[in-house]
Amino acid sequence: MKNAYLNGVLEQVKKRNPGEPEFIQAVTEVLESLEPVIEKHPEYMEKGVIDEIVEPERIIKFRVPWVDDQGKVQVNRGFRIQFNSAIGPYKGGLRFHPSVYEGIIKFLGFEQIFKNSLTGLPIGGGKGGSDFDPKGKSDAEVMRFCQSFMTELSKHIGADTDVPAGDIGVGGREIGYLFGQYKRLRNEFTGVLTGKGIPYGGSLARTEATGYGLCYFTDAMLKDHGDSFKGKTVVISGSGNVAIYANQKATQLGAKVVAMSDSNGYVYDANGIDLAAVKQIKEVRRGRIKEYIQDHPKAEYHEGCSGIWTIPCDVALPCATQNEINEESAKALVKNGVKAVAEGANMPSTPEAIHVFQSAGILFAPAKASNAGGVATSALEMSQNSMRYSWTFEEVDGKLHDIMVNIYKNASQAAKEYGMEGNLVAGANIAGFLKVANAMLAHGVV
Ligand code: NDP
Ligand code: 2IT
Repeated sequence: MKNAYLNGVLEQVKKRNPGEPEFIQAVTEVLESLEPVIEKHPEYMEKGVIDEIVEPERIIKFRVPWVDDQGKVQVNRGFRIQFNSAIGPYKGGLRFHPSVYEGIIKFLGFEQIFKNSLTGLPIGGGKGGSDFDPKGKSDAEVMRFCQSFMTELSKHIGADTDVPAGDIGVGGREIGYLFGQYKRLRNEFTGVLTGKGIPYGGSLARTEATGYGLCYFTDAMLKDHGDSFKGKTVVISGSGNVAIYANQKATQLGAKVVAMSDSNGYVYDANGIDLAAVKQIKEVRRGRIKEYIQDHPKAEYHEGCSGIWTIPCDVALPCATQNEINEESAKALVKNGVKAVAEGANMPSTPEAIHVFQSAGILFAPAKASNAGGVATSALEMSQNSMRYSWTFEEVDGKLHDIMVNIYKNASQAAKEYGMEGNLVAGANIAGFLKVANAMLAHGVV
C-alpha cells in the first residue's frame, strides 16, 4: 500500500488487535481497495470515517456455563461484536466452533459491514459466536448451551437493535432453541433472529439462500463473460448449509458437482455427487462425509482437506471456512484449468491465493459479494416479520436472484469506475464501503 494515511490506520489496527491475524487480513484487503477512493474523496480520510470503521462500536464477551449429560458443569466463552450500525441494526450470524476467539468474530463482523451494504438492504454489520463445539453433543446438551448463551445475549439484541442468525455450527436446531429462550425471557414474539423455522416466522428459501445466491452470482459473472454453468465440472468444499444448496443450484443450472468435503476429508464421485445421500448423511444423521462411499462404491474418499483443490474442475466453490485455499492450492486449480472461483465461505482464499487467481486472469468472486445471498434473505425475513406476513418460496427466491445480479453489477461497475476493471475484490469493497461511509458522514462524529 502506498498511501501513508491508510498505512497508518493499518499500523494502528495491528497494534490494537495483537494475535488476531484473520482480522488484520480482512482489514488489509479492504484498506488496499480504498486507496483510489481516498485519492478521489479525501473527505473520508479528513473526517475520520476510515479510522472509525475499523473499530467495532461494541464488543460483548461473556461466560456461558451449562450442564452436560453427565451432570458436569462446562464453561464456554460467548461473543457478540456489534461492528457498525450506520445503515441499519447490527446483522450477522453466530458461529459455534472450537476455533472461535475474538479475532475470528472480529474478522467476520468487519466483512459483514460491507457485505450487508452490498445487499442494498438496511442492515448494519455484526457477528457472534462461541468456542462451543456442537459435534458429538446430544440435542439436550445443545439446547442447554443455547439457553445459557441466549440468557446473556438477550440483554444486547432486539429486532431493531441486533438480529443474529446462523453460521458454522448454528443451523435450524440451534436457532430454534435460541429463539425459544429469547421469547421466554422477554415475553415478546419478534424477528430477533433469522433462519427461524417456517412455523414460527422463518422465511421460505432462507435455508437455500446462501448456496443459491452464490450460484446466481457466479452465473451472472459467467454470463458477463459469455459463459454459463452448463456442462461445467464443479468442485465444492464443505458439506454444510452453504455447500449443499450451492450443489443443488449449480446442478439445476446444468453443472456436474464431482466433489464435496468436511473437516476430515473429501469425496470424489466422477458420476456427480448424489446430493440426496449427502443430505441424509449431513442434515439427518449429522455424520461424516466419508460415509458416502459406503453405498457409492465407485466414489473415492481421501483424508485431509486441501487435496480437493487438486481435482480438475471448471468452477471451484469454496464453502467450508476461512483460508482453506492457500497459494499452493490456488496454483493447482489454475494448472488444472479452473475458469472461475466463487467464494461461498467467508474469506476462504488467502491473499496469496487471490493473487494467483487474479494474475492468471481467472474470474474471481469475493465472499462479501458472492455469499451475500444468505444475509440478504435474512433481511427479507426481517421485512416479512415486521409486516407479519410471508412471501412464497418463488417470491423470496426471485428477490434473492435479483439482489445477487445487482451485487454483481454494482461490484463490477465500481471496479471499472475506480480504474480496476474486472477486479471484483476491489469493486465489492469499494461499493460496500461507499454507502456505509456516506451514512457515517451524515451522522457526524459523536
Ligand atoms: P455448516 O456448519 O453448515 O458447515 C460447515 C462446513 O464446513 C462443514 O462441512 C464443516 O465440516 C466444514 N468446516 C468447518 N470448519 C472447518 C475447518 N476449520 N476446516 C475444514 N472444514 C471445515 O456451516 P455453513 O455452511 O453455514 O458455513 C460455511 C461457510 O459459509 C462459513 O465460512 C460461513 O461463515 C459461510 N457463510 C454462511 C452463511 C449461512 O447463511 N450459513 C452465509 C454466508 C457465509 P465439519 O462438519 O467436519 O466441521
Ligand atoms: O456470513 C454470513 O453472512 C452469515 N452467516 C449469514 C448472516 C445472516 O444474518 O443471515
